[in-house]
Amino acid sequence: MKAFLKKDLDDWLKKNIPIAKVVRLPERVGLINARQEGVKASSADVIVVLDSHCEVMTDWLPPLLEPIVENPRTAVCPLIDVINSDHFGYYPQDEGGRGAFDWRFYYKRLPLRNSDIEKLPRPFENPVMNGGLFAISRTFFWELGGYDEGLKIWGGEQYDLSFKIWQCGGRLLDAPCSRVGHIFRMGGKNRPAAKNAGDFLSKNYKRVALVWMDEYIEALYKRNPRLRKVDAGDITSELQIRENLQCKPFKWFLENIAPDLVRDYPPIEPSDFANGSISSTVLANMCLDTGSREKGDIILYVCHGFGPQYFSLGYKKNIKVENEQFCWAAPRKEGTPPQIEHCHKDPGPGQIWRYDPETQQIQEKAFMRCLDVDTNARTLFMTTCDPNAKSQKWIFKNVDSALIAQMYPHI
Ligand SMILES: [Mn+2]
Repeated sequence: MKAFLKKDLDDWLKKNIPIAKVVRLPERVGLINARQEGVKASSADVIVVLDSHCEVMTDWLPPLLEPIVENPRTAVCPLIDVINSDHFGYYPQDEGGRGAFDWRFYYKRLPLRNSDIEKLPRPFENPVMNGGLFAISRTFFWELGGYDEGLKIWGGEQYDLSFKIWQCGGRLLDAPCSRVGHIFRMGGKNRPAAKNAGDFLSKNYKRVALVWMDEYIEALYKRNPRLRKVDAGDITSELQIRENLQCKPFKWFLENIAPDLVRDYPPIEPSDFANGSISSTVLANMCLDTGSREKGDIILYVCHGFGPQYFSLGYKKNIKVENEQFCWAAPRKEGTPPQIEHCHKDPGPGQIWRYDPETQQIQEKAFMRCLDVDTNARTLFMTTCDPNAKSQKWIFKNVDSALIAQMYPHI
């Protein structure tokens, strides 16, 4: 199909990089297993794993190697810069963050600690690698069993490797002096290996959680109850590795390597002030709805109470949509509806809301406006709060009035 990957590639490598070896697999196996095959074919003391769509910058390698020379039970990641897939422009992503995750296994970033900042540009400890660009001692990689070969296609492998590195007595560092550009896909999802593979991502996540996360798997189940029923396959050999190496519990990892992860993404969140559907008191059977979009206006739709109509006013005082990644944001302009935006980690102006169980108003803090509805046009808008306006009264399905009174008496 892609002829340039066959003889053309071999010829080019022979001429330009004669030391390079190409390993061809009989079929497409996805990135996790393909990488593992690459590592198996290597013989150097240190292996470096990069995607094909990467470009390394000047002097990228020594900063990755130095910490491994100091302590071979170390994996080191470069800082990943962004190469735009449309025009190959090169941009820094940021000047470093510590990798983390939430309990739906979305990758997240935590700030550097002060002790890290003081030592910059020395490498800093990273709880979770960002994707999979890293250097590691080949011996250490295999001591850890490499990637769990039961993981398929892509997804979860960075958690698998990061957890086992930390829990089994190693360390994972980010080296700010090593910069590697990575082409980020700006759209289009062409992943042929994922075809007919079923829900491989859930299976991968469950394997990682069962092997490494101990009781914290319950936090994943709570966000994604379907995961409980997913068949993770045989994990005996992975558990054996954990046993043989006397790896530490996941709780140790959280408390010692990423205590701020638990603070920002608590495994068990404090109860919601209110959650469920939000229906109008003046328009029969009409509910607030995201229209299944990730960006845009909150709209009105016939009540059904499913996903796009599920909202939660949680302990951070933001109103989250069902997937908990997107939140209500107040429009700057009066007379326009609330918007759906990415949730801020620490909700700032525009994302702090309150439900008043007595007046039944939904209030927003920055502009001090309330949600209202035009009953003729059936459109939503934010306006000056008026406790007597019937159109500003909303029924939040489940409300913990006592908790609101105690924790959140005023906006
Ligand atoms: Mn990539």
